[in-house]
Amino acid sequence: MVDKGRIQYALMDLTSLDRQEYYNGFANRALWPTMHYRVGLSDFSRADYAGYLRVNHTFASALAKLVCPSDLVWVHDYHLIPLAAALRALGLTNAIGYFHHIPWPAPEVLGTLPGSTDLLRSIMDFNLVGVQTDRDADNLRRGLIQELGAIPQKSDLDLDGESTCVKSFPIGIDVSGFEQVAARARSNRIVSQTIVGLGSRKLIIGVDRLDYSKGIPEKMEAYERFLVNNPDQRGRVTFLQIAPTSRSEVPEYGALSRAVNETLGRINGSLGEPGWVPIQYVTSTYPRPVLAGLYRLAPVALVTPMRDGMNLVAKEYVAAQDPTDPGVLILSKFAGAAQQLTGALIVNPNDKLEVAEAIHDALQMSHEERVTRWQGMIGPLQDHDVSWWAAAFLRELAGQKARAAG
Ligand code: GDG
Repeated sequence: MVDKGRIQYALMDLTSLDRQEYYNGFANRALWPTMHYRVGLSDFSRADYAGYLRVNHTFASALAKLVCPSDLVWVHDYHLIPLAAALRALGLTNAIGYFHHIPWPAPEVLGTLPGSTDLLRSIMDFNLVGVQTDRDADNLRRGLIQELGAIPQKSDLDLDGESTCVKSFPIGIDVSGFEQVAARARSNRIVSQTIVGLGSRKLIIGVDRLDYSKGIPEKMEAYERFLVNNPDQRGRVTFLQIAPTSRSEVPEYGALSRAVNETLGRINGSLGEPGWVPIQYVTSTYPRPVLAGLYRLAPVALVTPMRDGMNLVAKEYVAAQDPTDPGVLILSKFAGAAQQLTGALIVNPNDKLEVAEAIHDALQMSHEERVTRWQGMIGPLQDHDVSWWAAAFLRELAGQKARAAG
């Protein structure tokens, strides 16, 4: 047990085989790509799937010893879908909720993954399942109905005497925290060095884990298209892509890293000039105040995932802006955040010309339009911040428990 403030962490070790089969294997080589509609990248193996189930049972055995009868149990993300079923098998009757941070795909897509019917069945062991958007909720409900024969009852689904509620709870961020650090960040060394380095150039910023769902090479190519179509902008803008390395033990991520480096080298080599590098690319992780300060410096953010559950960077960028002179968010229609951030320039990341034109429009946008778009986004973000999200989920979970008891 590790105490950190009001939170106690119960930690346990996994073997290297567990890590390989459960985490690098089924969770990140099969479930992650399928959930992001990349069925061609999904690599299923029975051994990995068995490892995924085994580790969930291991977690359940450890957790069951710690849970008190009145506790609410809140499980997070795709690594733990079978956890409630494993806890129920050990006799737990507590209310158990699950939040799915990534997209829930259409049943036709999820159905390509071996084991997906079992996963759907284990979803029914949660009392409440939260997803990011109404589309995700609709996809999951359709899956439960079509694949398992669950019966829809208002917001619940019934199957063999069990009832599960599926609902969207779009995750928020710590809006006021971001506003405050962003406003103070100019004194930070990295932020002030960036200001000096930029001179009169405008900054376009991207921040994404190095993951193929984030569309990093695709957005570099869209930016290249922008520079080719608008030669007068060369030397007047800099695109800073921060892409912390992620899941480097998974082969597809090594391949992505090589593809990004190749695209980056080609663009900087062909369009760069002495004294100007079109794309600055860094794979380190920066402290949150630095990110907030860089967001605030950038008149344009390029957030163009190919598919994303929500995308917190889009929300952080909006929260970090100077209200008197806000920047413009360019946002993929395939990020869950696009359902809420309607003041962004919404683009299809597969259409490089459309993204290139959005970069152009964002850089030329009038002050009045920038302020109007930003004002339309910041209010709803403040009303639905991360505290609202957690409270809304837990209130609903407690309500499910009360209904089940009564
Ligand atoms: C999953 C879903 C969903 C990034 N670089 C640095 C850094 N970050 C922080 C960002 C942001 C977070 O990491 C990334 O969040 P995203 O939402 O963009 O993406 P995922 O990691 O894929 O998260 C996603 C999310 O869960 C929440 O439900 O939105 O759809 O895929 O907060 O700021 N933070 C610091 N330094 C960095 O260099 N400190």
